[in-house]
Amino acid sequence: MKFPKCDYTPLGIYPIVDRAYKLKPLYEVGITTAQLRIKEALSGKALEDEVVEAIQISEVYHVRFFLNDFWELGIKHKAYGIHLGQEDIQEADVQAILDAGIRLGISSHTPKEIEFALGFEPSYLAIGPIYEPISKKLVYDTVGTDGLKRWAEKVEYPIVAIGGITIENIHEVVKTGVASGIAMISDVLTEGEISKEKTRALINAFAY
Ligand code: 3NM
Repeated sequence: MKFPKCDYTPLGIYPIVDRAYKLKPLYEVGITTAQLRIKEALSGKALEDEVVEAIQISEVYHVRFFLNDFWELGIKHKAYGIHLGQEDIQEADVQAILDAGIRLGISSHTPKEIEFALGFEPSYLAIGPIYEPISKKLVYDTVGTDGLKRWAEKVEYPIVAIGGITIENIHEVVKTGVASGIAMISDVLTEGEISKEKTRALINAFAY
């Protein structure tokens, strides 16, 4: 298949948010990759409006914006990329995403899932959960930083580490040297809203 690459700079701190209005404060402090992951309470026009708002603000700030799941809307409104989980990808028209020239990131949690994901020649491969996820219950065992390093060795695509990563443990993940991006939901937030201060601290931690 061979999906387009994600430019040459590392993906960096890669926040995942549930609403488009949360993107601007992230971009104002220098985030260059982000994802909109809407799991509930929106459908139809409200959902589409949210997607359009997210894509537009991401274009203004030249941010690599990935839309989770809603690949048809991503194609329609020309998102930079789509992110799919292992189950979602089985229902998606992956060829249509490729034909639209849109990037594709795929989640993986086991060597078997990695192998499956690599069959699509994605733009990046997410590996997790590195630590116990804070905002989502998963059935998978944690990978840990040693596991991340071991699995990443065999992968020729950019790696995104995800799951339970915070300012307290991010150094361990950075130290592996294998993560082009470090994704998180919780640690850019304070009481559900974006904390610019926390986001800046994470960006600085990624840089070292
Ligand atoms: N995917 P937090 S872990 C959305 O391992 C997601 O695929 C994961 O949230 C995976 O930063 C996860 O709050 C949740 O731990 C990440």
